[in-house]
Amino acid sequence: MLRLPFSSHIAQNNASSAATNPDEAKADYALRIAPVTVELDRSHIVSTIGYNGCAPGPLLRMREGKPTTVDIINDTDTPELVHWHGMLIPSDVDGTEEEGSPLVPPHGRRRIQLTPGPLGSRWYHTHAMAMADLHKGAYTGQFGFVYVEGSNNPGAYDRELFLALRDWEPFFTATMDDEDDDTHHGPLLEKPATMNTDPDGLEVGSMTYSINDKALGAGEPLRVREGERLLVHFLNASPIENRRIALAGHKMKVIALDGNPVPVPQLVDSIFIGAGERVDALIEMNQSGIWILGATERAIREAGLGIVVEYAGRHGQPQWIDPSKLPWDYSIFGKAGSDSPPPQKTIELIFEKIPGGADKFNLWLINGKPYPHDQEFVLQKGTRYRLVMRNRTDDAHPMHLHRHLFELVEVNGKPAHGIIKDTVVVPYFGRAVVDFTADQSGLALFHCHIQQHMDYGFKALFRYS
Ligand SMILES: [Cu+2]
Repeated sequence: MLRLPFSSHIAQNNASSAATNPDEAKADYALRIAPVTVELDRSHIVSTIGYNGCAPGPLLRMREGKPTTVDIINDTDTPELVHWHGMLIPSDVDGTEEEGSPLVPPHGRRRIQLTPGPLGSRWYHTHAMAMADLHKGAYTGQFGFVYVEGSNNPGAYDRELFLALRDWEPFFTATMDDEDDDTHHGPLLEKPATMNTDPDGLEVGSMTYSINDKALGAGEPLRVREGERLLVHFLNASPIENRRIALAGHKMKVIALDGNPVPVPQLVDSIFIGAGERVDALIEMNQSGIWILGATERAIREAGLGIVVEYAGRHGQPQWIDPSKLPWDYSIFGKAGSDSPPPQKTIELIFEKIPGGADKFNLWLINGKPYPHDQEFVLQKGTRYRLVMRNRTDDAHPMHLHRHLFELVEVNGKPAHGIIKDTVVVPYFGRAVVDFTADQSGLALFHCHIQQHMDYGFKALFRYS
């Protein structure tokens, strides 16, 4: 039988999650935060915290613009927060402590109401701090897709899949060897003339990986038929690393980034996806065989990050073919010029790292300071801002702005227009420039989506005057 990701996970509220007050109307959805076990494969059974008895949590399909209630029930001993990544919603329901969203107390509950939007691939996840505890925050299984549906037509496809990339069993390491090189093309625009050469602190690595809740080779393969057109919603739900993936033998047509349609869809043979980012791709099944869809990095793929794709009637060992090593370039999905108004104000953001040294953690600075800043980032409603992000560190950072969408302007000196996102990977020693209109109110968090970086200083609060 075909095993559709999430098909068995019932998200809609039901009798078992009845409100404490029997007179209270039932919420549209309920998320119960509680311990779960995830069997990645027979030898890797992870004990973690998840939503509604699983990790990833249920796919929530919401209607754009339709007020929706969600009961968040916390069956754990620690306060929790549920963040709605990519949604344009008020600070008190956005789900971060920094913005003033109320915590869901241990063994307590909170009902929120939000108006889903904009349409497209969004996601929900905990926004609790983890600091040095690798069993907390985004290291747990508290993540899932939200798909906001509207009247748009993403294109012709036969089947829709939601695939979340994930790292498990995190540990501290002094030798972090990641694929940040992948982000680079062009000169190192922001490389400082002199670097702090103190030894780096501990970073976080992972033992095992999965797509949704299964490691490569465990669980049922993705069974397809020749000629079938898949629409795949990819999410990098890793708390730790950016990732590159490919489907051996196939090209993928990228149609949306962070859930927002791109001006110029393009066929690519691999996809680079920063922590927190989403990529929607149409894949035409036109190469019969048994293939692997997974991480391009062999060690990561062999540690679980992949799924077998099996054409009907074919048998044998799954094949892998390395894709070309072209650097990822957002600008290929953009158009020549922008239709948006020019920015009225520019905010410069300089990212730096203070190496932590042996057995300690690195500290991350925005404009010379770790979080919190002293009311430095004040927005005026209605003003269009340019953010110039200067990454003076040797890591690529996926930078996320809450409660707003921004438009890419330039990445590493290369112009890109018309690409609307909520998270952008700023290449190491590189630069990203984005514009956004301050069209909300209240507080909005801006941070690196790598949990350890965020916990150790790499965030700033934008506030409205
Ligand atoms: Cu970072």
